[in-house]
Amino acid sequence: MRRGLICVALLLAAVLVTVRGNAHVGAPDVYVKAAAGPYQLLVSVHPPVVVPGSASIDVRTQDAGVTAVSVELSGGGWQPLQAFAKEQLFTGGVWISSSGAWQVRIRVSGDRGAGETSVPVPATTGAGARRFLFSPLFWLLVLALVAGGWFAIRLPNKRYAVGATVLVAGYFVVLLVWSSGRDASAPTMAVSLEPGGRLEILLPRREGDLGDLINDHGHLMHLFAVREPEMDVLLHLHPAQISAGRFEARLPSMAGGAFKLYADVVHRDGTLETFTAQAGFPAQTGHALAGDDSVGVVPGISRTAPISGPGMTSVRLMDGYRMTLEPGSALHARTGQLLRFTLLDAEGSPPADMQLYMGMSAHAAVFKSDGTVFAHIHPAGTLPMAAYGGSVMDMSGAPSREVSFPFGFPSAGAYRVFLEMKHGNIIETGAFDLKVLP
Ligand SMILES: [Cu+2]
Repeated sequence: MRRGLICVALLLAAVLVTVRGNAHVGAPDVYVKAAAGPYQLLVSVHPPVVVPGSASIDVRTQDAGVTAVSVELSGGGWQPLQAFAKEQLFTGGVWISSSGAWQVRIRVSGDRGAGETSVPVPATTGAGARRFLFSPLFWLLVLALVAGGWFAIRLPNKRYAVGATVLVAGYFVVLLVWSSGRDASAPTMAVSLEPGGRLEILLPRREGDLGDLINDHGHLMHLFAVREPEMDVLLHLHPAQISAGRFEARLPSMAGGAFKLYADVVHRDGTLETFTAQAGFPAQTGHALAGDDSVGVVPGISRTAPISGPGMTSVRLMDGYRMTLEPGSALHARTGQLLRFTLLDAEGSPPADMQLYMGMSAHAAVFKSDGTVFAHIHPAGTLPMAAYGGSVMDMSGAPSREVSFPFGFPSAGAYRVFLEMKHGNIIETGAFDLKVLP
């Protein structure tokens, strides 16, 4: 009987998991640059599919002198990561007991002493799992568990325990399978366009959930709209909030077509949420770009020459400038690495008039060509700036024509990465087609 109660308690604990929407779309992993004392790190965190669960952590360093790395999560004690010294890679995991914005502390020791840093890890059970919890299948499982327990009480103790364990294990397996597709359907928003180009955006209303939005690099919302299917036009707009969950923007002069929209907002606790929509926009004329808004016009997706790294690729921009991309190594799914970009002027020289764009040297938007992945990322990493708290990197200092982004593509396939950099009051947009290997 006691075992039965424990099983039911476990089940209830799983049901009580709190849920919120998704960071980006289809890209739940965290990649950040971090400095621990004298050591530069590239940290990759793969949050668990279902919370509670184990997050796996990879720490890469360029520094051959690093001998040991250990991690700690909210007073849980320091755990050493396994070292692969040849690749300067350290891997391991931490147990995440409940949903929320966690901080993983990282301690590095080596020939230049010890250093410490921390990396934020947002952990939630995804929308897929949430749907599962409200599905008849879930309640059938609960019923089966209760019925199984009721019958098992009449059987010898051992069998009852085995049966109950199998049922609970089965429950978790099904939950896991369901939630693995969690990001495939990001929450949607409603958009409407008035004559004159005024765009209104309505986020889905959920009790008290949208009143706590904060600015992320200067704006409450970053709206990306990409023209489908060629991905040859990218709008990056910053709609203003009219009331909780209601935003408005004005479309700039642009070509018309079918667009897929992605709106990023950040909650007070630093968690990022992305809403999506599809809309047809007629061509707009006579509307000047304002503020930080930008329109990038690039050649359509190239299916012939995608980059799979390593090596440098260069693209020509509208005004004759060039942008280059150099992945550090071959591109493999779920593997953190640095994507290095450079901006050159028409003569191939470094532009002398580089500027920060919304406080940073560059912004990038990553799309998978099948529409299942979207991520708006920065040189510091994949998280919204608010999530870093005090440990923000790459935010200060002069604008640079050379930037590197820590990132790992969530799955194998074809991707398009848009990069935005600013010089002489012009926001340049370049697009790179990438092939990511398994
Ligand atoms: Cu940005």
